[in-house]
Amino acid sequence: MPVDRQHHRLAPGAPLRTRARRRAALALAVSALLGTAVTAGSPASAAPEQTPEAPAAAPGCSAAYRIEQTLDGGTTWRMCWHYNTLSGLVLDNVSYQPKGEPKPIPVLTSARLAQIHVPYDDGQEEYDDVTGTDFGLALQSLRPGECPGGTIKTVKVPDMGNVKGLCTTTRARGHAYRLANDEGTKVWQAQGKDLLVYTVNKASWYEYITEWRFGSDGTITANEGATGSLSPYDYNGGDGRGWPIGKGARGYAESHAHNVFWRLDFGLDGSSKAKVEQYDSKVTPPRGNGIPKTKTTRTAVTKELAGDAKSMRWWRVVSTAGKNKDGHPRSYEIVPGHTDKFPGRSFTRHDVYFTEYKKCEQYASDNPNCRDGAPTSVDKWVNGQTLKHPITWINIGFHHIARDEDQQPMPVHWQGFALVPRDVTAMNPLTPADLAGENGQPEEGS
Ligand SMILES: [Cu+2]
Repeated sequence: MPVDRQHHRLAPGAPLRTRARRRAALALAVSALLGTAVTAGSPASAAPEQTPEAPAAAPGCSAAYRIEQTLDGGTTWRMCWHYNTLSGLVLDNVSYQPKGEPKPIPVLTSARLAQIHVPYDDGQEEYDDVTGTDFGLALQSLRPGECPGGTIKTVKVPDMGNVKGLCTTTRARGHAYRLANDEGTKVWQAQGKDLLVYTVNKASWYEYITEWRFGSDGTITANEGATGSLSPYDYNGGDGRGWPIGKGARGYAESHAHNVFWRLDFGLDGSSKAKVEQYDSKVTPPRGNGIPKTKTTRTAVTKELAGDAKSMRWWRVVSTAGKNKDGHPRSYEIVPGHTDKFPGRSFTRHDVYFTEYKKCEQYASDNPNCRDGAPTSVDKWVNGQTLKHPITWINIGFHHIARDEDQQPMPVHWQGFALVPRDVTAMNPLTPADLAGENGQPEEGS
């Protein structure tokens, strides 16, 4: 029975990853229970990846795999989903249609988790929680109360059967905007809503919530939440690399990092061809009694890039196939959340990667899909190729030093990023009708 994942390698000289071994044992037990062969390591057992050339506008999926939600202001998000044995939830053909747009605007061809790398501070354990545990197989069944006001969809998990494991619902986001008129006699305000799509997957004792939000204002937010329990086998943090969470100087939970990667295949305006741009702003302090000045420069990212976040630096992916009604090319800006960049591995050393699309390049580390001998991590795929069909990889790290509150269950800690529309529409997509004429410099110039 092929319980061992072919691709699961141990780093040379690394200690045996005990958790992976325990999970393999569990998979074996489950498999015996179900009387089925466990083929978790074979990506072939997952639903096939969407081909990048697939048209992004019309969701090409049956009703069970379709998500469609109209939000405040008339914005509609549409997408398909499928389930991957390793990384779980995959969103396909995501499109955005705010009120006033005649048709859906394709945004993403594919979006999903690409790894959760968990190195412990003492160098004794290091896990790839997506490819190296039963993450994808261990989809959790959701109780109705976990998906308030929403729908829990059934997921066919290969070898595991049907799991009521995908929640789609909406959630309030507070003010979408507010504007008072000059006389103070009128206030335009709106309360925004997000479409929320999520799953919960277990990786040993941790439970990961993979959450995607789609806002009525066009923003997409991806967050990975970690909850469940601390690893009961990693309480050897009395070596100065842990934190006591028992009484007195006891129960030193070993500190560790969660380095989460996402893989995004943009399909802006239905085309896989996109441009990538980096912006940097430099502030010059004033001379004498002057005022500081700031200069922003744009750098075209024409070749594969391992990018490092920096104050006043950002990237955007720009459509080559469509413009908004102001004649500006549509784009999405990458807005990373807080990160603790982990310099311990070559693939965790950078915050964002842009690589030229290659079908087999699916996981940021421990990638099982390319030919033998091919590099298995995203940093190695950055080798000077010209970007025609860029794939975006985002790395957000969290250094987890446990605290007393982590027992029990552990409160969710979140890490993630947003994709913010930049010139996707010519105006705020939620502009109320009586302000629709206010595009560009106001006539009063005020
Ligand atoms: Cu943790």
